[in-house]
Formats: sequence, structure tokens, C-alpha cells
Amino acid sequence: MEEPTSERKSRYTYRHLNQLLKYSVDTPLRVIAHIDLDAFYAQCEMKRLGVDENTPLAVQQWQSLIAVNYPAREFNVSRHSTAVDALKACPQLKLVHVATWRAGDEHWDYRENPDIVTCKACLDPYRNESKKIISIFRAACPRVEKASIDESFLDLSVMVHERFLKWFPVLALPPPYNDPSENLPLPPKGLEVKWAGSHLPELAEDCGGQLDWDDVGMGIAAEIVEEVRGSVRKDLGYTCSAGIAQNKLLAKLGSGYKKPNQQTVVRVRAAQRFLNSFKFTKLRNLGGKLGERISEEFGTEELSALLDTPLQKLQLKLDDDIATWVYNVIRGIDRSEVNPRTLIKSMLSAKSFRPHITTTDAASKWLTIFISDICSRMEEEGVLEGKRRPKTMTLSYRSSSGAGKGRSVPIREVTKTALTAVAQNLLRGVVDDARAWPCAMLSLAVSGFEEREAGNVGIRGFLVSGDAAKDRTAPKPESSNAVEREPKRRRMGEDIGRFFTREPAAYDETPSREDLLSEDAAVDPETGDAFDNPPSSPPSATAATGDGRMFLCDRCKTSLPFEDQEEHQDWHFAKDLAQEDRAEAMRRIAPPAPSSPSSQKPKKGSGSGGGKKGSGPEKGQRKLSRK
Ligand code: DCP
Ligand code: CA
Repeated sequence: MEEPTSERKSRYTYRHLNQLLKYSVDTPLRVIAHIDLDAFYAQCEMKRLGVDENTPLAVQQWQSLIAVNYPAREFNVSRHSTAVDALKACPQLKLVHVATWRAGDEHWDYRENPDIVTCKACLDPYRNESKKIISIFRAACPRVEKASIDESFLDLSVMVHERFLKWFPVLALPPPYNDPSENLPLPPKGLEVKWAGSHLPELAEDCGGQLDWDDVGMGIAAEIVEEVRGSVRKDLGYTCSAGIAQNKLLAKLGSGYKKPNQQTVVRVRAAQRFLNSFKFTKLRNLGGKLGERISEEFGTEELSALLDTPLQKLQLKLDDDIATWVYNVIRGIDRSEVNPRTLIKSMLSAKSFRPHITTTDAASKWLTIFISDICSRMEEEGVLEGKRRPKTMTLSYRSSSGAGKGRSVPIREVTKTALTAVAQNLLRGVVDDARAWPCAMLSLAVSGFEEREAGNVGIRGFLVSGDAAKDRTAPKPESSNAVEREPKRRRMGEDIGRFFTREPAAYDETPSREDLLSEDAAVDPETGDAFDNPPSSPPSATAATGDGRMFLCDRCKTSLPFEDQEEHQDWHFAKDLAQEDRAEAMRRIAPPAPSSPSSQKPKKGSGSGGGKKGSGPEKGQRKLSRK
């Protein structure tokens, strides 16, 4: 006998509903939004310059374009175009160069034709706008994760729960028999969801007109997101696009589905069909080596073709955890949380030199810029007001021969003068190191940001007695405790392995996009992955841009123009050195483990592992001429 309609139940239970309150990743009713600003840097510049919305505009860094507004895209101007090509395609294009720090100046500025040799790109204007945008998101939603300078995830679960109970009081009643595994009643028959003008990728299964709570929840979310986008537009003038779905993976795909200034809801029953329209290599973290390997192993790039492959078969070709991850991702399963972490852990300022620099004077001038850059960012973070402080400073270099080192010392005083002195002191160690010259890249990082009250015993020891800790732990710049590394390593296996050790890997294991963006960095338009600053090669070299050759970075699984390879690897290299030396510094700061009394004092010449040790200048290297 057919069940009477009034008795039919929702697919979802009271437990699923209640789990929304805890932002649980286990409830199928969770609702996540991904919001991405349209042509972000270009919009910032349009607003700053008061440019009309229909004017084609692109933001340029040296000879490359890093952001192209939508009117300019109509003329086939893209991020892969050079400035010269773009002007050919669209003569009325307005080109704006990013602001720059110039050697010797105290502040960044906008310049029409900055010199790549004496200037360094400055992203402060975009960071400032980004902060204002995030504040709007945070005012609207209690759980926001900033995923990059212009992208955020919002976990709307609690807000949706609140509206469920407000609009459908029946949901506030206790479950039958007080059993949370009981199914909820269905939403009222004839209920219509408005979807707030969202695009709705087609459903895979027909629901016969009967909505369930996942549809209602997403409809509520669509309204919330429309309001949030409206506030960004009204208060700041920017348009953004959004995706709304059950998890971060689908929400992110949704936000890119229709741009600019649009939103897309990927309903639960639409998810698989929507996913099937993508090549799996378009999914986050499958754009690089991993995706390439999978397509080679299974002879396809089609996501839908891979669905026929059982997990066991994936496991035969891939590590178990990777296989499981891939198996889930292509089914739209993603249990990563929206992580509202807000605090920056490190800041790095770097510059690759073309031509390579050969004098202390030149290096010293760049350090002044790095310090100004870092101090301006610390100011924004409230560091200079004493809210937080970095504990370690690391100076790294890569020489023309590819050798590299990072040297760290604890920071005692966080003022511009004190930091400058520490940096210049670190530089003396580099000056005396014959292997550093000619110098192809310098980077300065401050790291180990902690709230004063937080931290482990080692950190506390440091904070309580900075001087004592310094005497005990600080390497003299001359001491050779620095890590030395081969500059170009292929570590795919390790990357993939590490990729799955933390969640969410994309924002954690690989350098965060924000991190990279703070360092003359760029982001792959297709994958959203971070990579170093492509345009930092001399104008003559950028003439080669656009010949189509690409290189795939092993580390962050990003493809980028071939000529940017070295620059990009410099970034990873600097970051690695800074991280390893930081780890080494922390190890020295921490009290010795009882089992290894010898670890109290760093041994002269001991590195933190991994790299080969240097023993004097290599062939072809020479000592820096002091000026
Ligand atoms: N960016 C960069 N270099 C790149 C890619 C991006 O410097 N190769 C910067 C400029 C972009 C910003 O990051 O404006 C955000 O990157 P997106 O990939 O989100 O691209 P846009 O916001 O410019 O465009 P879209 O509308 O496609 O999101
Ligand atoms: Ca964007």
C-alpha cells in the first residue's frame, strides 16, 4: 500500500539539522559559499582612478598583465598577453602599472614606467581593499575563511539553521521519541524557492516537484549571499561572483561557473552532473603533476570516465590516501572545514635580480625596501602596536650558481630601526660568504608570529628573556649553521605525500596564495593556485612571453609560462630556506630534550638537514666587491 503523503519524510534527520549548529562537516545539509571578486586588481584600479565601468583596463606588472577587466576581455585581452600584444588587440585599453617600492624611498608609489631593476612591486593597495571586503563578509557571517586576497569561503550552516527554525517552527519541535535519527518532516508542499537570481546547474535526478531541506537551505543561502554581494557593491563598489553548495570544492567550482557579477547554486542533486562537465584536471590540486599522472595512468582527462574506476583500481596506481581523495573529489565529496584562521604566521619580501647584483650597496638597498614592505604589512596587522610580534628574521639568498642559504636570528625589538639593524647584520654574513655572489635572489622573512600570551615553553622562554635567549641561541651571522640546499629539486612524491597530511592542503601545505601575493606573486587563473611573480624578468626576456611553452611546478602543481620558471622556483627556494632555518632556530630556542643533551648548543657547521654542506666557493664564484 502506498504511504499517505502526509506521512512521507525528508531524507534528512534531526541529527543532520542539529549538526548545522556546530558547523559539522558530517551533515549533508551544510551550506558553503565561495565568493570571488571579479578581475580584482583591475576593479581596485578602476575605483582608485574613477574609471568608467565600460572602459577596458588591465593591470600590468612590468611587461605582463596580471589582471584584466571584463570589458578588456571582450577584446581577447587576457592575463597571458603582454602589454604590447594587449594594446594591439585593444588600442583603447587603459594600462595601469601596480604600485612599486623604489630603492631608497620610504613609501611605495604609483609610477607609470617603473624600472624593474630598481623597483619592487607593491600589493598594499589590493591588500587594503581586500581587508575591507573581508570585513563585510565577517559582518554578515560568523565563519569566514579568507582563501586568498580576493576569495573567501563562508560557512552559512548556522545562519541557515536559524532561518529554518524561524520560518518553519515545526523544525524546532523535539524529534519523535526524542530520537535524533528520526527523519524530519518534508518541507511544506507547494513551497517555492526563489534562488535570488542564481544560476542553477541542471538536476541529475528529478525530484517530482517535492523539495527537501537541502534545497530550502540552499535557497536561504542564495539570498544571504546575494545580500552580501550587494553590500560589497554598495559599500565598496566592487562586483563579485559566488558559488553556493554543500562543500568548498563545489562552491568554488560554482563561483567560477558564471562571471562576472553572478552567482550559482550547485544543488545536492545537481552536483554530480555539474562535476561531470569538467575535466578532472580543472579541479583544485588536480591541475598539476598529480592530474597529469592520473590522466596518463588511466588514459583520460574526463572526470566522468574516471567515475567508472573502482577505488581498488585507483589504489593500484596511486598511494592509498591519494586514491581515496581522488575517488571522493570526483564524486563531489569534500569534508574540509571552513577554517576561520586569520592570523598571518610569516611575512616574506623577496626580489630576483636580473642582472644579478654584485655589491653590498645594492643588497643593502634592497634590504631597506624589504624592511619597508614588511613593516607596512606588520603595521596593518597591528604588530607595531604590540598586539603580536614576530620572533625570527631570516635572510636567504640564491647565488648565480644556484647555491643558496638562509640565516635566521631571533628578533628582540620590533621597530623599523631595530629590524633594519638585524637585517643589515644578517647581510654582513652574506657579504662575507663568497658563495653568495653574484647574487640572483635575496629574500627577507619575519616569522613565528605569536600572541604574547600564547606559545609553548620554548617560545615563552624566548619572550620572557629575549636577551638571554639570544645569547644562548642566536647564530652569529658568520656561523655556518645555515642550511644549504641544491636549488632545483624534484620532489613530486614528497609533495603528494605531504599534500594529504593536512587539511585543507591547498591553503596549508603549499604556500598560501596570500603569502605568495605578498611577495610579488601571482595566481594561476585556471586553478587559482599560487605561484611566484611571473613578470619579474627583464623586459627583454618578457618578449618571449606567449610562445606557449609552459612549465609545471612540482611544488604547487601549477603551470606557468616557461620563462617564469626560475623566478617561480626562487620563491619556493626562499620559502624553504626560511622555513628550515626557522625550524632550526626554534629547535635551538626550545629547552633541550632530556634524551639529547647535545642539542643544547648548535654544532658549528650543522644544518637542519636535507642539504649538502658548502665548503668554500664553488668554481666560477667570486667574493663580493665591497663598496
Ligand atoms: N593575480 C596575479 N597574477 C596572476 C593571477 C592573479 O597577480 N597570474 C592577482 C590579480 C588578480 C587577483 O590576483 O586580480 C585575483 O586573481 P583571480 O585569479 O581571482 O583573477 P581576477 O580576480 O583578476 O579575475 P576573475 O574575475 O577571473 O576572478
Ligand atoms: Ca577573482
